[in-house]
Formats: sequence, C-alpha cells, structure tokens
Amino acid sequence: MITMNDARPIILKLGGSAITDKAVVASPRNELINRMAEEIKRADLDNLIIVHGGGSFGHPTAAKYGISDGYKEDNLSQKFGCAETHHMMTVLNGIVMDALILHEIPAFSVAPLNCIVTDNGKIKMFDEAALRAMSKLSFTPVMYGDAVMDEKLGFTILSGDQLVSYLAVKYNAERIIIGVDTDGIFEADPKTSPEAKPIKHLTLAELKALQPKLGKASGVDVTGGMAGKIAELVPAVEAGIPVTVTGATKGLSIYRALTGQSVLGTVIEKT
Ligand code: IP8
Repeated sequence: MITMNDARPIILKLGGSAITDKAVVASPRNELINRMAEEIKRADLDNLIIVHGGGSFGHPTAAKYGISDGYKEDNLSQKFGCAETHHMMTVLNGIVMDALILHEIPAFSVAPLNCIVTDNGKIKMFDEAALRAMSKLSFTPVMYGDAVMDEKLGFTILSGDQLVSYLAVKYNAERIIIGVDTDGIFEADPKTSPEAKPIKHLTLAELKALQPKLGKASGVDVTGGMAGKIAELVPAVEAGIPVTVTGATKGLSIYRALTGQSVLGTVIEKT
C-alpha cells in the first residue's frame, strides 16, 4: 500500500529579488539559487510547496506589453508579449528546478498557466488534482508567478504572493516563509531609507496600517513590490497562518525558517 502524506504543508516563496538581479534583465543569481536549494535539501521536509517570483525574468516583459492590465483587443504584439512572459518564467523556473534536482530534491514544476484561471486578477479556478497527488506522495511542487488566462481580462499576471496565500488557505498551511533580499520588513523601504528599522513582529492590524508606507520594488515590478506582496498575504494571515519574511540571500535563514528556528526577519501573525 502507498503511504499518503496528509501533513499540513509549509509554503516557501523564493522572492524574485532573491533569485534574480532585478537591475539586469534575465539575470539569475545562480550561486544564491544553489545555496537556497542546499538549505531546502538540508531541511529535508516532505510537506513543502515552493513558489518563486518573477524577478528580472517575468516583470520586464510583463511591463513592456502591459500584461497585468489584460488583453487590448486585436493587439497581436501583446499576445506575443503574454506568451513571452510565460516563456521567460519557464526559463527562470528551469534554472530553479536545475538547482533543486541537482540537490536531489524530488521537485516537480507545476505551471500556473496550465492549472489556474483568474477572474479580474483573482484566482477563480484551480485544477488541483496533480498537485494534490504529488503532495500525497511527498513530492515538492514548484509553482511560480505567471502569465495566466483571465475570464474578464483575457489574460493577466498572477503574482507568486497571491498564489502562496491561496495555497496556504486552501491547504491550511502550517506556515508561510517568504525569502526576500532584505532581512524582513522594515518601517520604510531600506533600499531608499537606510536608517529604516527592521520590524520583528507584526499583527494583522499593524500590517494593514504599515502597508501604505512600504516601498515599491527596486527594478521593474508589475505586482507592486513589498506593499503589493503584503496585500496578497492578508487573507492567509486572516486565516490564522503565520508568515515569516526573512532574508534568503545570506546566512542559513531559509534552512532555519523551514525547520522552525528563529531567524532575522519579521513574523506576521493574526494577533
Ligand atoms: O514576482 C510575478 O510574480 P511575483 C510573475 O511573485 C510575473 O510578483 C510573470 C511577472
């Protein structure tokens, strides 16, 4: 008999700012991606779902063709741009998958374009059969922010953060870990305000109050930088799922966060 894994999942987001150089189009941070894969392997979890962001692969193409705003009638170049955006994401996903497979993690790539349809930017339909079957056998599904088909807009961009929040609520995740290129959330954007102080803990109410002050992302970002990320995470926090935002680019934060140890960064909880 096959043993089924029904543990609550841990959802790990590898932020686009951590896995790519957002200042240069289509530039993966290979060494960092490999280090993250090493940390994920070391944590040795059998209930992990990974989602990664678009960074300098997805965002520049999506911005160039206005993909988030949807299909403008008879705009052939925009259709090409939508296809190119998805393709760029599959290229980045391939690089992430290379690292995971190299580290002998039983990871399967699951393209959101092929199993999700949104309605005005929000996930409406998710064909979860494959993901559920993978998780039951303790494979690690790897999804990503993607260009997806949308019932109202024709197509749009689904952010990795909306996906993280959606999956967390749907599968009652144990927790969410967001790996970024700063040590968590700061009182203001630390890249433009170096004196900004890091925040260790946020309640949902504090998070909502802070949101307008958070920075837009550095580089091109069609899904709204840290403020956009936080807005997408609210439903998961409301559902009682704790979120840890930590630096993925140095130390062993990903490993430590995955194994439930304290990390430099911000913990967001409902109360
Ligand atoms: O980096 C957006 O995902 P995110 C993906 O998680 C694309 O916001 C295609 C721009």
